Amino acid sequence: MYRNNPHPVHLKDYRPPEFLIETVDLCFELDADRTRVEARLALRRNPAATRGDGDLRLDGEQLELESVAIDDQLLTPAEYRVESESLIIHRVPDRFTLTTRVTISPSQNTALEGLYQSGDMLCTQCEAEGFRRITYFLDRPDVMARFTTTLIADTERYPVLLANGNPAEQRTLDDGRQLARWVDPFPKPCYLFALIAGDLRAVEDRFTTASGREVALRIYVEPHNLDKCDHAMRSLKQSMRWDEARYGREYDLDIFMIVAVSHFNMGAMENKGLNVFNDKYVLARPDTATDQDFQGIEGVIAHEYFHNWTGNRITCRDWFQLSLKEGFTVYRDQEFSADMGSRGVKRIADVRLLRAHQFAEDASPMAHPVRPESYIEINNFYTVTVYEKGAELVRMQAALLGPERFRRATDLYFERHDGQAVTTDDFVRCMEDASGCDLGQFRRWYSQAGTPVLEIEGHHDAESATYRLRVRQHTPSTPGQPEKAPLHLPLALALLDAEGRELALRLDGEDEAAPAGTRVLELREAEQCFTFVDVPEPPVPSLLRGFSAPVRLRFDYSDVELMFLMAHDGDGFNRWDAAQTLMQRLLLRLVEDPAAVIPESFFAAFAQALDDRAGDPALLAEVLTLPAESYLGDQLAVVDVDGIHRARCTLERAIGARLRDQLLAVHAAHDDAGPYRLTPEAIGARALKNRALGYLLAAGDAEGLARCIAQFEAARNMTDCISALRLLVDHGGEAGLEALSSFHTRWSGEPLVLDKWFSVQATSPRPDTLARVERLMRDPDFSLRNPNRVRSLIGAFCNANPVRFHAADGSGYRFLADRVLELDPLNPQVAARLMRALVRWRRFDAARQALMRAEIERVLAAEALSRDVYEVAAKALEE
Ligand code: B3K
Ligand code: ZN
Repeated sequence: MYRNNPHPVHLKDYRPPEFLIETVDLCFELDADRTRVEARLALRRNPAATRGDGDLRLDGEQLELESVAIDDQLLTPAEYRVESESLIIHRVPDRFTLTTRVTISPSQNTALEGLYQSGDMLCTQCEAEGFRRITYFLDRPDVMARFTTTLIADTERYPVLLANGNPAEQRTLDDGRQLARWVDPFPKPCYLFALIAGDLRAVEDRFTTASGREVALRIYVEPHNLDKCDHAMRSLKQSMRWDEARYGREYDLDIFMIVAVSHFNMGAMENKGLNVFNDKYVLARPDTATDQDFQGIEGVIAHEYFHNWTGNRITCRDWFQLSLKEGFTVYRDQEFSADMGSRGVKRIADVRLLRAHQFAEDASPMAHPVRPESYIEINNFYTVTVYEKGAELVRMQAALLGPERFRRATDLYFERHDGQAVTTDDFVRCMEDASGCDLGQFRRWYSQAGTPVLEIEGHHDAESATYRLRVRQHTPSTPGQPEKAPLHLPLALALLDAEGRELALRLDGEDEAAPAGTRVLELREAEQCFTFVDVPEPPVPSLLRGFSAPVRLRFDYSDVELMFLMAHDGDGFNRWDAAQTLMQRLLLRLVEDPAAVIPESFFAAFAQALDDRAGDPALLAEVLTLPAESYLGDQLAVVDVDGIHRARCTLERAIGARLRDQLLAVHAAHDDAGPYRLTPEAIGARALKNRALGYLLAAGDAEGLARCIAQFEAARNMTDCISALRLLVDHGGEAGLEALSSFHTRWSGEPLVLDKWFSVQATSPRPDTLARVERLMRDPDFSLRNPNRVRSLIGAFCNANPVRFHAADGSGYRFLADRVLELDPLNPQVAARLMRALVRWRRFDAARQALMRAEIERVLAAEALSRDVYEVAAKALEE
């Protein structure tokens, strides 16, 4: 279970593998307690590698080795050596077949890495290094082999047997067991291996690719979930079509399968032809899943499907290149979702996530570049930096190249590297080769950690009718990287006249003006000036439109200018961002001075936005959402936990009281009685209505409360139901308790809905929340062995309830450390994720710092800590 070897792996130590594997023949005799695995590997020495000591060293963990043979000759124990994490075979030939037989125990596997049991089914998770818990292998992504998988199992218990590739054979054996064989014609690294055995049912469909290939589509679930797969199937077909249209990528096997499992460490996994999903990202019915759940499913189904080209056909040379597949694939899924729904709202959601989590990571002891230099446990590097910032790097390259050249560049990438394991640098080279752009300086984005700060000043000169922007960039230091160099980035902007019209921009020295609208300037230096000519009146600049680069922007707008942008900016994202900046300013003023007066102009701007009947309700709901407490904390030198919570409550209450009638009207106007629809308009209407209700309840409004109770009771979709439940729990007193109990009775048979029941309680700012969470830990429905349940209770409390988690007495921190220590022996990956809630301890006041630090030290002092938790805890304390 424990990895007691916390030595870092370094990018600079990369060497090509000494051996290559051409084909792999796996045979599993499946059994929950004892599964036998026979592996036949066709190995040969890699001509491109430097010759080592002649030994073959295979990765393997927690395997019970039965036999080893070379070219069918059994080896004697003297001919090999078994260590805790490897099998070393001495003096092997240059080309040979290696056969190993091992036994593993899926039912004992609580780490959910390798082959494990979930409910009554058996499933696998191999990325990043789980395959070594299945058999001895060269468990590294640059070893790509063709796999054949034979599965043998009890027919009753495991009627469905699935693996990667196309089905090749299925028959009943003499002993009554069932055999299924799958052949995957595409070479792949072993992290993409998967198998499934269980009593499952499938929803089936078909897809004809652009070139006429017929593909069978199947989503496998437990029988009682068959009625929750429609949205996943629709999303899959849309993804397949979109990837053909936007990237010219077709699917390449005869069958594409998705399996939903209820015990899963993360969201989903892109195994070739057999995607395995956390059931949260498959199962949805309007009455069980929120709009956000539906959108999550659409995005994750697309993400995993898109990996077939960006990840599987072209994979990573080593795990430092993880963003090669993840950054690009996130960019692809973001664009897909933007095309399926509302582009503006999607961008806002993505930037919100980036700012809230990635900027925070960049400012923490866990800060690392998109291409990290070293790691102790690779599972700790599936981060918002590698994923979301990685996606921003692809987005910036797409912006610098423009759509046509970007498409040419991705075509080149797919053509040049199909079937290979490559680096982020290979990706950038394709961008350069197809476009002629020099991205030499841009490459720094991959190796330099930290969030750049752009400080911009504008100066208007009436006499010369010019407007000058001075742009300075600097990146604060991060652990191990004290000095930072300037970055190459696209700065999209417009200048607005007094009516909010975009000016036609001409830079000093240019012959003619660009057409009115957004213009992209390229920054490369620490300081640059841009002078626009023919600007008779002082303009209001709309900067970093669409969030054209992942930076913190500083520009000294007046409140009046922000309100102007909030009302007039043609860029929806910047309209929202102006509102956010305005609210942030006001909130920070209230933190400093709880008695500060909220200006009339603020209510007026808010009222005006609410009144905008023609506006997009989804965008409006975003505009009217106050910045999160954690994000506000980020803006302060020392996070003032209680002050921020108080300020946010004050403002919510004030808005609810002051704009009561309008809010009630908005709630009524969007209370749709018709059938559930998942269009951007319908989603936006629900979001806006529930936002309005939130303000009313914050203000203790009686009519609001009555509406909330009525909404809870009548809701026919989970979005309205859970919004009302949350508000009742937080503000409704007795009504909240009653609602919780009726919700529980109604949904006790649906684990994913029950997760929401746990979360709503864990995230409540009520003072008794921790006591309630502790009680819920003893609820018969709670289990530390189910990651979704752990996240819905413990994760929700520690990451989404700042005011209670950071309680001044340290009770929240103690609770977390106890849970980490309890969970680590069972599931290190999930334990390490939880542990992250403590790493930003230096951002708090001295008393909290001491309490948090003590808990981190307590964790570190524990015996036999996993590599996962060790790395997070140790880095948290590094100077
Ligand atoms: N590639 C997987 C993540 C695997 C995480 C391993 N700890 C899902 C995804 O990004 O698509
Ligand atoms: Zn991914």
